[in-house]
Amino acid sequence: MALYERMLLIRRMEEKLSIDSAAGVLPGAVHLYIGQEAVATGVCMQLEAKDWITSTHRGHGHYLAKGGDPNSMMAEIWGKRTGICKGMGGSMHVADLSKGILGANGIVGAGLAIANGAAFGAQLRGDGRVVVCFFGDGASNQGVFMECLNVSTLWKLPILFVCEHNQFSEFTRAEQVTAGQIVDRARAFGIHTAVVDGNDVAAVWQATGEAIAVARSGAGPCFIEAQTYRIQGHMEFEKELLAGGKYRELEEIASWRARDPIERWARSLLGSGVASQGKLDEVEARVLRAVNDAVAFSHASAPADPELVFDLMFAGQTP
Ligand SMILES: Cc1ncc(C[n+]2csc(CCOP(=O)(O)OP(=O)(O)O)c2C)c(N)n1
Repeated sequence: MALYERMLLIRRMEEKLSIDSAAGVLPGAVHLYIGQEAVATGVCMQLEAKDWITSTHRGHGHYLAKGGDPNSMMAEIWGKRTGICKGMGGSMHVADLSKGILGANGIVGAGLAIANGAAFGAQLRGDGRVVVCFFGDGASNQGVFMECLNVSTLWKLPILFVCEHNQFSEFTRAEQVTAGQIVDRARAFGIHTAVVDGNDVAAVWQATGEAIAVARSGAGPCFIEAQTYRIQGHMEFEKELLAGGKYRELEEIASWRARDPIERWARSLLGSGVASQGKLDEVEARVLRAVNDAVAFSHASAPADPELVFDLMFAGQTP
């Protein structure tokens, strides 16, 4: 039920952002996580509070899955001073160090190196932390991926690489830019690897449990390739950006909607008798309240303070 509620919270938050973006009232661009909720949720539900994650430009789901506060995230995306980064970061920089969320990141592949550094720090301190690095199939083509696999294997860093293979890099299909199977790149280093159905939250949760145990034991890094699909555009406003251009068929999107991770998990909960429809409705109501509260909190907050622009630039001046 916890997995269900977390996935639903991510979905409903993203849907609200999509609506406000389409209405032209949300400031800035947002890259939504709809369709991929089972990956962040299945992984983060296996983590301890002290563990760290690094994220991507598509980072709202990772933030919420690791226990980030929905109000502070919504306010951040709306550029409000009550936002988790005082409204100075926006959608692509949601972060909360107190929850182990080292931050979303607009630079594709950057989270890989940040995770390596964080895992090295954890190893030096011997604090038992594991670092999870979420990244996309597109990011796996950045050179830094090889560098991080190499160093983390050599130094036995406590890190779990989670490649979310959502089939696209922006408007390009993965098979046009990505050779072979991504998991094979990790296999070459002889580390623990797994390929999972990223729309099956139980499978993700199970595979993560096994991988985290390896990483926490000091045996070195692990790698999971989660096969999933990006239901929304690369970013909201994609249609306007493409100006009539097209890179995928509606039938393809429909076929992946039929594999929706949340509906699938709901069916499983109902089928196994773990939950009744009434219980699922209660979760839905609680999640909608949380989303409405986040929106109300954000709207009631003052805009970010432009005076902070330079103050928050340097080390030692943390928000
Ligand atoms: C270093 C760098 N190169 C290019 C971009 C432009 N860009 C933003 S998202 C993206 C595609 C990323 O694809 P993937 O890693 O698969 O993540 P997804 O968007 O599918 O979640 C690109 C090329 C960027 N932000 N940073």
